[in-house]
This record gives sequence, structure tokens and C-alpha cells, in this order.
Amino acid sequence: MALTLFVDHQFTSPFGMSAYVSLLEKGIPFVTERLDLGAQQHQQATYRKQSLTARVPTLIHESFTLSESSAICEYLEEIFAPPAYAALYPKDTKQRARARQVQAWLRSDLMPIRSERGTNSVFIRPINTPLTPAAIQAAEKLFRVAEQLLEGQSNYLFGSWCIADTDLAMMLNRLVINGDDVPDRLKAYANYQWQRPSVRKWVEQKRDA
Ligand SMILES: N[C@@H](CCC(=O)N[C@@H](CS)C(=O)NCC(=O)O)C(=O)O
Repeated sequence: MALTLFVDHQFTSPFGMSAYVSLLEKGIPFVTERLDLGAQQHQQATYRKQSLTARVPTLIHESFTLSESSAICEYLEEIFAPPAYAALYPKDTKQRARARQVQAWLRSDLMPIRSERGTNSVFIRPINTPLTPAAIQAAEKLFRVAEQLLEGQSNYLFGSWCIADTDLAMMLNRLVINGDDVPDRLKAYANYQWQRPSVRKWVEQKRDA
């Protein structure tokens, strides 16, 4: 198989999800390899060398290896380019830049949400510990940004699906799935994104409780 994607063994990495959904959307056959991060499998010498960063996800395409999920998405978009393959990013240059901005922002901000609503609580077992003031403040920022981005849009950021929709829904669902207060419009958007077949395939993976 020419393409292999390394993800965490519980399918809880939001970054792994982004790369996995991208591969499914492209419709290219690939193999998924799972690494038990708790058992430090990502620190094994071979994987460390392949990934450079010893993190998941890592894509192996023929003899090329690449980690960092948004780099993987962009690589897939260039190698398996539209219109022959489904698009992961908007066609319009400015919208594409905006989609990349959203991806970069979601990967570098909102830490209190990420730590208080970890992805185990999204994919394995919800939690009901109250959010700290710092997480509430981060949630307010998330809502403000998401509402501004979605202003005048219906189900997608840019008129039709792109990978930034999945990433944004992932962040919103850290709150929605755990029963935190989320504006109805954003809840509906996150729920809608979660119904996408490629996303369902990740969400419905078998996980140890
Ligand atoms: N910015 C990276 C983040 C990757 C990342 O943080 N992966 C986590 C799993 S969610 C990981 O590999 N953690 C193990 C470690 O860093 O040692 C990306 O987008 O791929």
C-alpha cells in the first residue's frame, strides 16, 4: 500500500482525525497504523525517524514521510489535487488562506478548552466537571470567532465542505458533547459536521473504555 497513516491507538487525536478524514475525502486507499502513546510506541527509534517529531499523525507516502496534520492535509491536496480528487480546501485563494488560518489557530490557541475538555471526553466518556474561568473565556473567544466566520453561511465556512469545517467542529464538540453551554447556531453547525460520513468513520472507531 502506497499510503500509511499513523494515528493514536484509541483514535482520539484531533490531529489524527483531521489527516484521516482528509484521506477518506480524497478517496485514496490507505492503511491505518495505531500507536499506543501511553506505552511510548511513538518514541520507538524507527517511528521517531519517520515522523521527525515523534508525534501522531504521520503520513507515509511511498518513501516520503510527513508529520503535522495541517501539513499532511496540504500535501494530500497537492498530490491528489482537485478536480481529479475531492477538494480539502476552497478553490478561492483568499478563502483557502482563511481555511489555513482557521486550522493554524485551532492548533495553537484555546488551550484551556483543550486541556479541560480533552478528546477522551469527546470520543470515549463525557465529563461534567465545570469549566474554569479560563476555559469559559476561551470558549467565549471560540464562539465569537466561529460566529464571525459563519456569518451569512449555512452549513459550511465557505459554502461547501473543507477540512477546516471538521477541525472547527472538533473544537466546538469538545463543549457540545460534554453538555457545556454553546450557542444553538454553533451547536447545529458542529452536529451537522459530525454527520459527515468521513467524520463518522473516525467517530465510530472501536475504542477501549
Ligand atoms: N501540531 C501537531 C500536533 C500533534 C500532537 O500533538 N499529537 C499528539 C497526539 S494528539 C501526540 O503525538 N502526542 C505525543 C507526544 O507529543 O509525545 C499536528 O497538528 O499534527
